[in-house]
Amino acid sequence: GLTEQEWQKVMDIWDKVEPDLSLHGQEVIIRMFQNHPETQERFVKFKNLKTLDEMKNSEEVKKHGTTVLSALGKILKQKGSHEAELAPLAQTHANKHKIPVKYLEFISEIIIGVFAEKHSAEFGADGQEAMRKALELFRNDMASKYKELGFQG
Ligand code: HE5
Repeated sequence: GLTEQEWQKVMDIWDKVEPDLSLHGQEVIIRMFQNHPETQERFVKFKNLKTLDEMKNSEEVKKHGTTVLSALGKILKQKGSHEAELAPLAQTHANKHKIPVKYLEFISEIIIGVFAEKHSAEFGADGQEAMRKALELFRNDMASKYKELGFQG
């Protein structure tokens, strides 16, 4: 788990991100598609987007970015006691969307990268380390749920 100080660092950065969730979310989704094109193939709605401009101009991408980050924010705010928030997410990502743990790893690194770029002053090495640990915990618990659900992930 994380120490109370580490959770505090995670919450501090979330406070910076939250007022502009859709901008951060949009950037995260677009960068995930660009760095890991296989992730884009999982989205029926987004498969057709070819250029960076098309992605940037898509209201749906922006909306989905907001959805993803608000779900993640709700989980992080539980500081590890996230069973109730995590279960429905694991359920859909295993059974419906079929998202391997590897893709959760991709998006975790991208989230850290995007936040670090946008908030370099407030998000130093220690903050990044704390966020990395929090996202690892999230992924480990998703992976356990995947197993229970019989999804190899
Ligand atoms: O599952 C849902 O609600 C419980 C539906 C909306 C949703 C999706 C869909 C939410 C809340 C999340 N995702 C959240 C989320 C947090 C983690 C960091 N996701 Zn999600 N996703 C949805 C992630 C990570 C992640 C990585 C990848 C490659 N996710 C995906 C893919 C993915 C897909 C394909 C979908 C359903 C399609 C969709 O809603 O398109 C707009």
